[in-house]
Amino acid sequence: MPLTHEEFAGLTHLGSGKVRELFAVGDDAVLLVASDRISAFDVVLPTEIPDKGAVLTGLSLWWFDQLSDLVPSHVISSSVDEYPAELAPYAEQLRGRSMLCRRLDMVLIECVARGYLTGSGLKDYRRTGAVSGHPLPAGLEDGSKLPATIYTPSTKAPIGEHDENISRDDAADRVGGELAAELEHLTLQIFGRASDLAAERGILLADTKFEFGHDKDGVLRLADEVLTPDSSRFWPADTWVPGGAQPSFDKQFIRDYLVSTGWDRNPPAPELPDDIIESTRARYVEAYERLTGISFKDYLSTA
Ligand code: PZK
Repeated sequence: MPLTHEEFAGLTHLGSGKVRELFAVGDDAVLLVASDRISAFDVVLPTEIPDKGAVLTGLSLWWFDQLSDLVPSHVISSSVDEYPAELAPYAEQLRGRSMLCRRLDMVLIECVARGYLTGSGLKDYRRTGAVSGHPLPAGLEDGSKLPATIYTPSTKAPIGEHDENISRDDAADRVGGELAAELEHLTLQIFGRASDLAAERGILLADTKFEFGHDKDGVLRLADEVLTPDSSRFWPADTWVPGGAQPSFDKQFIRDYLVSTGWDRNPPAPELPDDIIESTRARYVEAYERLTGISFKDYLSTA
């Protein structure tokens, strides 16, 4: 059964991402719900990947825990049985795929760190030789490892549009110099911790995006989902070769299948066959298990 905000008719819907929903819970909390929807080539597919929402939620929760000495998170609870009574009617739809979070005043920029050059960073580099005001050496290619991790803040684009990289000066104009410096420092620290850990497990963390917000006491907290394949580029380390698009840890079977159909990348996308659904589900579960060392079944049984 597909998960859309229509199924939570009694809740106040605050917003939709491409594959996620956000609801208000009382005055001080929000509920983030990750669906099993998946996008490829920027289009949400008509086929869901079973358990994808639970894998991404479990991974975020594990990362928040790993990072708690660097920055507090927005998470209040992910145990459905501890959620407020108004959520009880939806308990089984929410189990494993949701997080009850403090409602924050969100910071109005996206905080991006890049260890490898690809995507919009590559585009900006080819046009200007720099990304977010970081001059880069000549001769870098798609997939090149950067000489050092860079912080490349971006604007928050409306759904359907792409975030735009901005300079660190522009970021400081938008959020204030002191907060801008704190966001940059935290983003680089978190990225360093996460990419070291992923590399030990054979996964390259090419880049990732964080969102932060302030709670009602003014404390800066890490928000949203973190260090999942939907907010990051994960590449298998053993096939990394700069000079072209790297295989995606999670979506490569889907991309290859969609290309093989001759689909023109305009909606609607074709349905996925069962073997592609199953191999993609297995890749998500493998990412969870390799990174966390926890069996996904065990995660589900505690959610
Ligand atoms: C918040 N988003 C992104 C948009 C989604 C997610 N703790 C929070 N407090 C207030 N607002 C947000 C958060 C968080 N996280 C998250 N936008 C605002 C977003 C649409 C659907 F699932």
